[in-house]
Amino acid sequence: MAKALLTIFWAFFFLSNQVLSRLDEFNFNGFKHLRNNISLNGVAEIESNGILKLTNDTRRLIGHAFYPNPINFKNSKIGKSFSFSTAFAFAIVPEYFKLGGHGLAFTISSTKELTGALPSQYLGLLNSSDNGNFSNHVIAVEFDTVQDFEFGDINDNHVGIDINSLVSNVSVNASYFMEGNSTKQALNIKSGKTIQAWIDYDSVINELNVTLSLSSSKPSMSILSFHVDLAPYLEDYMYVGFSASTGLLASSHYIFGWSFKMNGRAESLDLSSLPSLPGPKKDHTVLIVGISVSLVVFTVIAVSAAIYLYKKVKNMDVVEDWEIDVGPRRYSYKELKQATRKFRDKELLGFGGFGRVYKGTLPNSKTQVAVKRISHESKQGLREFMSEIASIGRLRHRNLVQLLGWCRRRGDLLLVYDFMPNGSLDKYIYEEPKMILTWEQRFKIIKGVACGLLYLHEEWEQAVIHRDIKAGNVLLDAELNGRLGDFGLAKLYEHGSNPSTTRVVGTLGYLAPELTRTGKPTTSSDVFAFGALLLEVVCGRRPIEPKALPEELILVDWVWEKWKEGAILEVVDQRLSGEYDEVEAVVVLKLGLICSNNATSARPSMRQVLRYLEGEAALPEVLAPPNEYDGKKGGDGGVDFEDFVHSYPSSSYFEKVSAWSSVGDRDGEVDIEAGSASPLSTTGGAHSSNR
Ligand SMILES: *[C@@H]1O[C@H](CO)[C@@H](O)[C@H](O)[C@H]1NC(C)=O
Ligand SMILES: *[C@@H]1O[C@H](CO)[C@@H](O)[C@H](O)[C@H]1NC(C)=O
Ligand SMILES: *[C@@H]1O[C@H](CO)[C@@H](O)[C@H](O)[C@H]1NC(C)=O
Ligand SMILES: *[C@@H]1O[C@H](CO)[C@@H](O)[C@H](O)[C@H]1NC(C)=O
Ligand SMILES: *[C@@H]1O[C@H](CO)[C@@H](O)[C@H](O)[C@H]1NC(C)=O
Ligand SMILES: *[C@@H]1O[C@H](CO)[C@@H](O)[C@H](O)[C@H]1NC(C)=O
Ligand SMILES: *[C@@H]1O[C@H](CO)[C@@H](O)[C@H](O)[C@H]1NC(C)=O
Ligand SMILES: *[C@@H]1O[C@H](CO)[C@@H](O)[C@H](O)[C@H]1NC(C)=O
Ligand SMILES: *[C@@H]1O[C@H](CO)[C@@H](O)[C@H](O)[C@H]1NC(C)=O
Ligand SMILES: CC(=O)N[C@H]1CO[C@H](CO)[C@@H](O)[C@@H]1O
Repeated sequence: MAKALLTIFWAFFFLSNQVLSRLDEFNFNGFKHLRNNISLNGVAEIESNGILKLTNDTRRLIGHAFYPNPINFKNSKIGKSFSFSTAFAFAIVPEYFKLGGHGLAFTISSTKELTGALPSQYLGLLNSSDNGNFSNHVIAVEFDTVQDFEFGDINDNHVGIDINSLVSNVSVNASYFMEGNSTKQALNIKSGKTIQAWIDYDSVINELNVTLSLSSSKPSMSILSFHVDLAPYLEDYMYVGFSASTGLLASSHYIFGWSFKMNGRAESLDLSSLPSLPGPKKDHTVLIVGISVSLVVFTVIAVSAAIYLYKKVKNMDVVEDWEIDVGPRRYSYKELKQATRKFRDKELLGFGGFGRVYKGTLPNSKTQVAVKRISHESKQGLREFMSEIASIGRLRHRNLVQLLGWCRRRGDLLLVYDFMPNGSLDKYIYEEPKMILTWEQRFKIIKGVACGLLYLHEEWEQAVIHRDIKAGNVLLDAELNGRLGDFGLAKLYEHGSNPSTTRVVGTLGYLAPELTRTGKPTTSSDVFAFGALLLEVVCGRRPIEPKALPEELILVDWVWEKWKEGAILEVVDQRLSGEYDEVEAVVVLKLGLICSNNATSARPSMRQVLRYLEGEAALPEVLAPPNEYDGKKGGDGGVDFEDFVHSYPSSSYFEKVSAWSSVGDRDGEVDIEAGSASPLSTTGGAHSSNR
């Protein structure tokens, strides 16, 4: 009898041990039919082909996928944690070639929901208030594709070990070892390629290793080896899984397979037996390169044939060799003429210093476009500008008006843009607007423009300075999202024939004071203009109103006065009839004042601006005083800002002021670009169009 009981006891003990060890070990070759073996939250989903997709390429998403049962990581009684090992295959496919956001992390956490966590740089793991707190119980290995300076990230392609904080305890450039070669091989984790990662922790020697490879077999050398006793950071039972997030820039984050084992070695995954991404999606760049190559080939053939014809037929587009390399599509003049119905006045959307803008419908695709016709006499400037177009055409962001293509015909340059059905922002904010925008609409537009500008400043291969931020250059798409137009165009007008002169391009009321001295536009001068835009959107007034009673009104000074009086909300557009979010309005107004500071050093970067707008950082309670402009009158030969400030041309869709500021010995002369409104006439704006 006793013997039988003992047998039953042992059998039970053995079985429960078996059950336990079964729970602590799993191997998923793809996730097909495993919906119940993974617990998902945020936007994570298992696709029909068995791929676990943590995020898609929409902005500011979080995706979590955890093993549903908690795993015994530690025995508190003996104060010791166990060893573990995991292998998984992942791919990060950025929305745009080279730019991805924000990354994914293998995560060990005391919860599988990670409630309260933020997207973007927080990777869906933590938030600004709990980051770094010992009570988080979050251990992560991050595969980060954005360099966040606040967390001391080393670059935008690294692997790091994070303990309760997004400030990595240790991190390295993403890389891998090949067998028989002790040199690290560079690895781009957002290339869209399938990468296998192994994470091993040995609780005897207190070592946490990360190993990467592009193949199924595990290299003998790890790229990251961290000496750490995890016991203090673990609870007895923890969840394991993945977290990924997107921010202003976005990537799709995929997991193809995952194996895990406590107290042993997790099996490596056989990459060939895992589901894979469908062909073209796998690598956007191949597609883009493919399309551009065939486009270039096509263009070359088309152009060579065309050149032959051009020699015979007069009065046609003249194509020169340097024009062929340009990236965005080249349209034929005929096509654009047809699209705009021979540039009929009826199709005119607006006009100003840069030329007329027509509405058009492309004959083949029937897509609606805006065609901007710019006259330019100097071939020299134009040639340099063409290389600009190549790069402007590659800028892609949902808050920019996309340049689709171009065409040149003698002295005229025609630029083809996405058509923005709802026109420009200025039409909605002052005088007799088409429609009063609600606060929510205004706030969304502001945030959109800030995203677009941040992209230009920091998130592209090279910093692009807009140089002409203003309400007239913010266009609204069908969903009333704010999109910046005309970026990079100001550059065309900067090449002066006399090298000792610099032309200042911009619009009065948005020109940063230092610009007229140095003539050198910077990201900070864009921020100044953005500040003016913020104030006008909230107040519903122009930056400078020459005819305001009892005297001319300089918006920033007026808002500043009200702020000092403690009556800041008095400046909010009366037409909102008090229906707005006071907290948001104060944030935008304060931000407008900070950005409009005369001292460049006091202005925030666009990245900071966005964090304030998203509520991820709090604005200072006390604002820095708006430093007096410290330029010497005429002393350095610059144009005195006062000369400009008292005039303001009426703003219209594409109105522009451009003036020469001499840096040489011509003292304080102001020259006016032919065809644009005079900055010295208060009536100005003879070109305004209200179509
Ligand atoms: C998934 O879960 C079920 C029970 O919920 C289990 O029978 C099955 O073995 C699990 N699959 C894998 C691959 O672990
Ligand atoms: C991404 O996922 C979100 C939430 O599931 C969805 O609203 C959005 O449309 C998706 N975006 C794309 C581009 O598929
Ligand atoms: C941060 O996350 C914690 C939970 O992890 C939550 O309690 C807290 O409310 C969150 N804070 C914010 C500002 O969302
Ligand atoms: C850490 O989190 C705990 C619990 O959420 C909280 O009581 C404590 O104040 C936090 N510590 C810090 C330094 O924020
Ligand atoms: C890792 O970093 C966190 C926060 O930066 C810190 O609290 C912790 O002590 C570090 N742990 C180790 C083992 O260095
Ligand atoms: C890491 O990558 C950066 C570029 O992102 C490079 O400048 C640096 O030299 C690399 N460091 C090492 C140790 O390879
Ligand atoms: C090791 O890798 C480096 C870097 O890719 C390469 O230059 C070198 O030739 C390789 N050495 C051997 C022995 O294959
Ligand atoms: C970590 O990697 C090193 C070599 O890269 C190796 O010697 C060590 O055994 C590894 N430790 C674990 C826990 O895998
Ligand atoms: C900034 O400088 C301009 C030009 O000198 C001056 O008119 C304006 O009052 C200054 N703004 C502030 C807020 O000090
Ligand atoms: C306010 C406004 O004009 N909204 C329009 C924006 O564009 C879409 C699409 O053309 C229209 O449906 C809206 O009425």
